[in-house]
Amino acid sequence: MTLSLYAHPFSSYCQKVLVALYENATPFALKMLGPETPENFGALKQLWPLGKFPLLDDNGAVVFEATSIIEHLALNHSGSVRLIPETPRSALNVRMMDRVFDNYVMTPMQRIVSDHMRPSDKRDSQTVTEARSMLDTTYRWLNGRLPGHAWAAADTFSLADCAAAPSLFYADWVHPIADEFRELRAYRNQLLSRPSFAQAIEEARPYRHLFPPGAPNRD
Ligand SMILES: N[C@@H](CCC(=O)N[C@@H](CS)C(=O)NCC(=O)O)C(=O)O
Repeated sequence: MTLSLYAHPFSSYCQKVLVALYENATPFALKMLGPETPENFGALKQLWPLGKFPLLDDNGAVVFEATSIIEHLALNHSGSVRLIPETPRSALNVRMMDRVFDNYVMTPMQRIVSDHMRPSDKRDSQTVTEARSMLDTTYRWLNGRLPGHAWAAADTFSLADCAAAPSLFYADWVHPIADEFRELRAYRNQLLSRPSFAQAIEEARPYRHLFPPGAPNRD
């Protein structure tokens, strides 16, 4: 086994990479980042001092940042699901949408979640208000953008959908996607039905009690 992934199943950025791995049934060893395996945190910090996860160790080649890990998989462990399109023009569009989901869905979602981890006298309502406003703007834009594509950036499943799945999953928990955004809600449901993401969601289910704002009683 050449691939080791330092990850936790409940982490949104780890799910992004897990979806990519499951899409092509790529074999890997999970280096679980949990309280029962503190040695894996130690090893992660040795490899990447920021300690951010996921991190991929491919037979000694270390790759961090979820997008870069998926790029690495597409380059070195490709399968029948081509997560980065072959033509540069299509690939550009996929990469652009990947950035949209990371920067304008995942980031504000994480800001809202992080605020719940602060002591009550250190909560920052301004940051949360701005994050909610960004999610509203992005939801509206995505809702208008999605029609015409089967998936986020194209007619085939790609890196952009790997980013979309966990970001929209958790964003809807902290800032529900309004009923008026029918296309976006339908797309989130479509992602939930995709076997790779359904597997990631099932593996993360036992950890829902860890969600700082409190997990809703639904997917
Ligand atoms: N930009 C990074 C973000 C990774 C990230 O924020 N991971 C979170 C878990 S979802 C994490 O490492 N949290 C622990 C920490 O920030 O120390 C990526 O794309 O992989």
